[in-house]
Amino acid sequence: MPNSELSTQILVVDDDPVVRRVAVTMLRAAGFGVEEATSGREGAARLEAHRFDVVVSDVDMPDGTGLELLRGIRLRDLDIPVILMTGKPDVRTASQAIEHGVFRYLMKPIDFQALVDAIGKAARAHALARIRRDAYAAAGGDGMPASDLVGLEVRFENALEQQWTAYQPIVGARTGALFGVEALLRTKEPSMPSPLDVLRAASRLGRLRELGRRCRRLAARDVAGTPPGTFLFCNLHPEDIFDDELADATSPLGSLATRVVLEVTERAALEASTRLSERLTSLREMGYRFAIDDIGAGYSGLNSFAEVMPEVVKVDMALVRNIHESNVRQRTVRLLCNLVHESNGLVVGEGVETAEERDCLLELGCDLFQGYFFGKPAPTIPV
Ligand code: G
Ligand code: MN
Repeated sequence: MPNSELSTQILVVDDDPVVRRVAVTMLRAAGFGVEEATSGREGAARLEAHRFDVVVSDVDMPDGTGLELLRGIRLRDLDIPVILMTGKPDVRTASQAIEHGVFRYLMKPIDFQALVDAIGKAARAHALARIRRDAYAAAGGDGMPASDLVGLEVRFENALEQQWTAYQPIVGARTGALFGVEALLRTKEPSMPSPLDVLRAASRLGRLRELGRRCRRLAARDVAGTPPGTFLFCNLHPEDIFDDELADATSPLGSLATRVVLEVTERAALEASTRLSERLTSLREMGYRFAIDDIGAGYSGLNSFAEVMPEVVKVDMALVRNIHESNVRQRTVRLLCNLVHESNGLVVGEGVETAEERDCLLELGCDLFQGYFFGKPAPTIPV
């Protein structure tokens, strides 16, 4: 019998006695402490009385559904990860489950190895979240309710666990030949469909640096697979510029620096400083090149351009969209191209979706293209 003080405590909730018995037997065999409940209502009562690390619950039950149980747990600010199992998946239930922070949504018949894996991950994320929450509270916190923070922490852990990279081709404007690929952050964590969601969570949790390092490590692993002579474009959060790991030539990406273009967005203001220019110089000495991303997106003007003197400028897709119908946008892009070409830089037209946009951008002087018209972001590196 596992020691209940030490082992991970699971509450299994299902009205089907067969599923319950199999689940309880398998999970005990896997070393978990397990209790069972036959309905959502009984499950909620158990949670009042006892500490559990993970809840595994059926969705469809006559006396209190899994969704109601999950909602009740979140309403009471409990931060326990909940894994839901269903035999009849439907989009509405799934989206409500996501809204209430479900950890995993598994289909019946249950693959028990997958369930054991998911429980292990949920329990680790939960334990880590508690530790961080305590540390955070001790440091004064930032006013975000501790339980929300733990929920976010758990989802962020899951986002990292299920992180992957999408690649989108960047091609020569005249030749159409592959010039490089941009590595784009993606995750299967359902509540973070956009990379901005992951970045926002990392920022709230003080884990931006960790996220940046992971992205660069994944990118470095993949750069080996890019065709020779092509570049890997890698997005860099402004804070990452000062990460010592980035400046370390023996780091995974550092050793490939001559094939890497670091993208810095214009959306965040880069503050001019000696420290910044010194850092940019040493990164360039390692072989890195720089791109300013999202230029013309209606942000700070050409601030970052002046600070970084980038080798590449990426014109935001807001300027690109239907550019053939807008004189103002055409003039802006023409001026940008002239400015960038003066310092021997290259201009990428981003988010190109139509032949009309492509033809107009080529005419205005763009050197490179990226966008759905040439290739959507995909899990494999284009060749
Ligand atoms: O900020 P940044 O430019 O790195 O963001 C690129 C994002 O734009 C990617 O997430 C990608 O999915 C999206 N994207 C790339 N090409 C196109 C396009 O042609 N149209 C639209 N709408 N989005 C695009
Ligand atoms: Mn980018």
